[in-house]
Amino acid sequence: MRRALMVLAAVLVGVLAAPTATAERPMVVSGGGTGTFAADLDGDGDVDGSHFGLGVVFNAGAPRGHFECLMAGNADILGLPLMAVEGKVTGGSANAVSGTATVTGLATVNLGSDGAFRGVLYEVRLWAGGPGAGQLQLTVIGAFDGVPGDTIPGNGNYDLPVETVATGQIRIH
Ligand SMILES: [Ca+2]
Ligand SMILES: [Ca+2]
Repeated sequence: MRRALMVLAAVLVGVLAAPTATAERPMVVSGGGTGTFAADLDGDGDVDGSHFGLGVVFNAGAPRGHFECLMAGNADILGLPLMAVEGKVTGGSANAVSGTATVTGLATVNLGSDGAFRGVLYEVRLWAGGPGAGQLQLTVIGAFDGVPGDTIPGNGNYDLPVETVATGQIRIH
């Protein structure tokens, strides 16, 4: 009897789990490359952009992953030798049909020799695609409001404009 119940329980678990596994198939948002703002945001004579990379798995709705945006070297901004936003992804949503996603989390904003800010809330909106098609838009929440490149001065956030993928790609699948 006990054995029969265990078999029944196993069958029930299998029946219940199967459709759930299909409906909750993990969605992956991934990508990397370089992006361009197609504008000189800080007025230093060169068009600005960034190096970016991300990998996020949405499993049963809870995203886990990592995001990084680096402005340095050939993508410097604000006269800083380095500005890197890197953090875990702990929130957001993704839609493979529309090819869009939003990810949020806490980042470390590293300004190189000018120091680093930890635990900074950020949000990234993403549109899937390769060069000229994919896009991303980073907002650093509660910091750097009003510095060059901020599209909405006065709201407390650093609202960077939309950046278009120049090399690499963003995938949402
Ligand atoms: Ca520039
Ligand atoms: Ca702002």
